[in-house]
Amino acid sequence: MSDLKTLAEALKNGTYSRVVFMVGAGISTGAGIPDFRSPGTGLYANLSKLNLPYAEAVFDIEYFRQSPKAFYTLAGELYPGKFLPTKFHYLIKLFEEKRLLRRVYTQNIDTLERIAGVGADYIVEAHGSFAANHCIDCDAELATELLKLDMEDELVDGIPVCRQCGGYVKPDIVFFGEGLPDRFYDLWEQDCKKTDLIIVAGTSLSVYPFAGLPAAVPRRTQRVLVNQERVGDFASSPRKVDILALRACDVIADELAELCGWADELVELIRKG
Ligand code: CNA
Repeated sequence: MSDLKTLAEALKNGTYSRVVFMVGAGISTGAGIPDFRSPGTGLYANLSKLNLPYAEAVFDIEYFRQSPKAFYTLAGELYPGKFLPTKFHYLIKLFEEKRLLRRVYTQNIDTLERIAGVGADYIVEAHGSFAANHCIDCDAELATELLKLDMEDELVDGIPVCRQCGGYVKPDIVFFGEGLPDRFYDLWEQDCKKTDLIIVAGTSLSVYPFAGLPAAVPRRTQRVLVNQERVGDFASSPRKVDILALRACDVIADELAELCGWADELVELIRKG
């Protein structure tokens, strides 16, 4: 808590004005979306019904080419529209309203940052999203309405197919074996040196290149980790001034908002939805 107090003081007195959030599945578990790696509750612990050769196969592009069913079974459960943003998502929105936000780099595909109202220019969906869909063979786009119809259609076994060539269609989320969007690299090149505070939250920092970002910021940049556990560079190469807030993201959202004197504004943002 004392570290958070120091952080709150610095936020209030204007020490930081270019804040970058780097977030992962742990900021959305409070919304009811399981993360990948939490023991017992994470998706990887609960994939047995999909008969996968290994857990990550559900997001592996080569496996998808042969067996798209596993991904679409999971996609049906996770599809955006079923979940509401958490307090932590609204905390990010509050940073935007306070003109403190420079960017939010998210590994999540649930689009809850957008649903919380964070402006599109601020968001980098590093692992893509369900917003558009393309054929994995000819790259033709398939409209989301058609994709959703196919996902419900027993005739195609719930697997969306390309109207041009009959290949399998996949939402534009980045699978293992695929490159990240150009926007990720372009904006990170600008943001890396210009941020004065990074808040890394709800990620195990195990998927690269995203996981390498906290280590890449200059030493003058204050780093904060909000997570259930110490992870990545915060564990292997900690910096003396790192701030570790090792509790649930929504608890930290409440605590930080309270310490900054923003609690009412956070509640109001959540109420307005
Ligand atoms: P991960 O590897 O599952 O790690 C999640 C981390 O968050 C772990 O270190 C947990 O201890 C921690 N955590 C879980 N719940 C909380 C909480 N309430 N408060 C604080 N910490 C918490 O997930 P990553 O995001 O690091 O892995 C990257 C993958 C996960 C990306 O490619 C995503 O696309 C993918 N993913 C996304 C979603 C989503 O969009 N909501 C859900 C599941 C997986």
